[in-house]
Amino acid sequence: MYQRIALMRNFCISLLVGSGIFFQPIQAQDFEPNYEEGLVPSYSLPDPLLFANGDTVTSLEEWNSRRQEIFKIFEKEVYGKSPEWDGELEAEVLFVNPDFMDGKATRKGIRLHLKRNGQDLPLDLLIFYPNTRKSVPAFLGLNFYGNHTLATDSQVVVPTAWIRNNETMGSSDNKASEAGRGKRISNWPYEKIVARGYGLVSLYYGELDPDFDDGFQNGVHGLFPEESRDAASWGSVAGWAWGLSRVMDYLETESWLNSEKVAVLGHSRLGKAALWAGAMDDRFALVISNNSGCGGAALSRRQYGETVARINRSFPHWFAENFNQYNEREMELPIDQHQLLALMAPRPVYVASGVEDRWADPKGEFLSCVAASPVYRLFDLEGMPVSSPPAVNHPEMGHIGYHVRSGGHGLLEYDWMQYLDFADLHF
Ligand code: GTR
Repeated sequence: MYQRIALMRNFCISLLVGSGIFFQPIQAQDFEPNYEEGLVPSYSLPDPLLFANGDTVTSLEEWNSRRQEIFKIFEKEVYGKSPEWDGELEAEVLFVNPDFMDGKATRKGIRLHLKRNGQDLPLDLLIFYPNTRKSVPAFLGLNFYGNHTLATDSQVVVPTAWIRNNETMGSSDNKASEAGRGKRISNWPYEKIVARGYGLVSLYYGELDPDFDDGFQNGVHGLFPEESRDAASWGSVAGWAWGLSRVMDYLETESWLNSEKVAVLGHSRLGKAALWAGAMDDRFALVISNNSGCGGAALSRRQYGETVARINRSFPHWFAENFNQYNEREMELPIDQHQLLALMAPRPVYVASGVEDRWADPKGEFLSCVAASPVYRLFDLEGMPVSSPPAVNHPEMGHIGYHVRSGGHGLLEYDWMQYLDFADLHF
């Protein structure tokens, strides 16, 4: 069916090309994505516990070496290598409101300055934490449309960095506006998070790296002008992930926080970034991928929904150039995404899907959790407790957690409630 649709479309496009009406290059993303389970190709996954030379991992010490091997492949072939941070970090306090939520919480604004090579990249952190608890565990996550979308009052300013246009979020001409204020509070239910005894730290992802292909001149890449780029250099996903570590550098100095209990979380492209951040930096004690899909938690070899070719062609700046080698050649990938999840072990990792979000391949995300589990078992921990996909709205939580909820692509309150339960279980 899928092949037939593709062939028909191909034929129609050829006719149009022939008639001179249509002259766009024909690319993989022009064809219908596969949403039929029966058309998923047969594949076998690379074994996380088998070294490239065929030796088996039998101890935790050997896993450490194998982990390095896997990490380096992801770095070279998928996300690209990020530089060591040798700059300075300065924190400017924008406001502290200890009477937030009728005195139950503190809300704080911090402007971090990443300084290097005479340049200054400002990042605004929006922080909420309960006043009723010491040594607070917290969630750290990038947001899509600016911190003002998480606030109803003007103390939280509208970002000035480049932003994607979105009428509902009040952004046009790649500028954010007051019209977006408060629009994302339901996706970041800070009152409920605080009531459960957790802190929340969020920042706008475009301040780290504006989400368009600019040849890596701006954002965090721009802090390293001397860098000569190659096919294994960092893309934007790695830039966002690397930025989360810089935020963590700062958070370690915040006295309300238990910095050993910071969960990093992200939705969609930012879920990919959260996973890569968790892989690069083990200070993230818990890692959460919300609907991260291709290049995130979903297995590439299934070629269901979004594929490697589609993502690379639609978003050429997200990954290392090397990732393009696997366009329509997923079977040649030396890794698959279950090994990314395995890089978190023994730390808890949670993967969440939406049943209607087929583009992100909910089943491929679940199978990834199952295939990462042998690494957790090596640590005597339960990875994914079940081997067949759980029913909709029935979370499963071992050291790997998973749910598929009703609905489509989005970070919803239901998702947050599971993340809070999972954090309660492990923190
Ligand atoms: C889509 C992309 C997905 C996902 C999503 C998002 O267009 O194909 O991989 O990242 O964007 O970030 O919202």
